[in-house]
Formats: sequence, structure tokens, C-alpha cells
Amino acid sequence: MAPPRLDLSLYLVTDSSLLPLGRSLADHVRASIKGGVTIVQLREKTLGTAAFIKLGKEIHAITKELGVPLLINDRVDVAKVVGCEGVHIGWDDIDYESARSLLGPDAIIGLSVSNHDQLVLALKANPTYLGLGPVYATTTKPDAGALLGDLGVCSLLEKVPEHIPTVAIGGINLVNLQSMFLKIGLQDPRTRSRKPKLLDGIAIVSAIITSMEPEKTCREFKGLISSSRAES
Ligand code: TZP
Ligand code: MG
Repeated sequence: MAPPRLDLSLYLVTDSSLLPLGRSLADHVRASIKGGVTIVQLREKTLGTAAFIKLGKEIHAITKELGVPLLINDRVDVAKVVGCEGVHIGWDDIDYESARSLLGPDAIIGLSVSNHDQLVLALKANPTYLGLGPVYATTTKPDAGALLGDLGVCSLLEKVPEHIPTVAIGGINLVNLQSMFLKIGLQDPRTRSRKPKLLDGIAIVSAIITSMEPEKTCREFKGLISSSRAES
């Protein structure tokens, strides 16, 4: 059977340090997927290897049960032991070719792109998808680099070939998303080949992780995504 089509529409990136007091990441991830998250990346910068693997296995049991892929940020070794669907890497991490050869042809491997030079390198690698950012100001990744803004994302998108899906990341919330969608179109996964140069989804950390009601918040994001697609 062919693997299910990758749906990047609402991409949750975790940071347990931002959870509301007393909340567990496992419960938050479960609620977020119930609310419409389509893919999860475990991005836990302060965890040691053993703790990262333990958390990865716990979260993977949930994402598997609910039918969405789990990626690990930075750590191919952790992804391999967890047995999840892939990794997201940047330019200070393992190189793409090595990650691919360690994880195999079916793994989802995403690459971060912050500027045109990185885009040129990323396109040579031909990753599963690209994360374009930071779009707006964010405190979640202080070293994220210069802000792209809507125009910067559009100018990168112009150069991304149709077969590589893209998500925007950085400072996206329920307030700025609507105006962002007015400037950057969002494709529908069912018809994407007919509409090049549009985003495939949005990746969010704090707007979901800090929410007291993650399921409701994700439903609201999903609502904006659906109406943007209906209009495009
Ligand atoms: N990469 C570029 S910006 C960013 C990452 C991981 C952080 C995004 O976090 P938030 O809280 O959604 O602004
Ligand atoms: Mg990284």
C-alpha cells in the first residue's frame, strides 16, 4: 500500500518548557492532534539523549495511535531508536545525505531554510519538505536569524520546485495568520500540483504549546486554514 500523502497543513513543533504549568506534553500533543494537527516535530533542545528517547517513544505511541507522523528535531540517532517517521534538520546538524542514508528512502526529512543561499543548498539535497522562516518575530528561537516577512517567504517560494512542499514558521499566531494568508496562498493537498508557489502548511510552537486549550486553539487554526483554501 502506498504511504499516506504527507499533510503539512497544521504542523506542531514542541517545546515542553513553554507548556502551561502542570500540563504534560503527552496530553498537549494528544489534544492538539484531536484539534487538527497533521504532523508533529519533537523539538526539545534541553533533553539529554536518554530522556529524549524516552519522551520520543511516549509521544510516538500517541502520534501512531492517532495516525500522524512524528519527526525528531536535530537528532537522527534519537529518531532511529524511537522508530518514528523522520527528522527535521538545520545547517548546524548532521548533513542531509548522511541523515538520508541512516534513515532510509522512506523517512520524512525536512530542512530549514532562512535565506536564498540556504535554499540553493537545500534544493540540491532535494528534501521531503522545507521549513521557511522565521516569518515573524519569535522568542522561541532567539538565533532564528533575519525575519523574512510575507514578502521574503513569497520570494523563496518562487524558487521552490513544485514537488517540494513547504511550511512557514516563526511567530505565526491566530491574529497574524489571516493577513499572512492574504499575501501567501495556501495549497490544498488534494489539488496541490495544480497550484504551484503556495505554502503547504504552517508550523507553530508557542501559539499551540502555551495554549490552555490546545484542542480549541488547533480547531481555530484549522478553521483559518480551511477558509484560506476555500478562497484560493
Ligand atoms: N525555526 C524558525 S522560527 C522557529 C523555529 C523553530 C520558532 C518558531 O516558534 P513560534 O513560537 O511558533 O514563533
Ligand atoms: Mg537543528
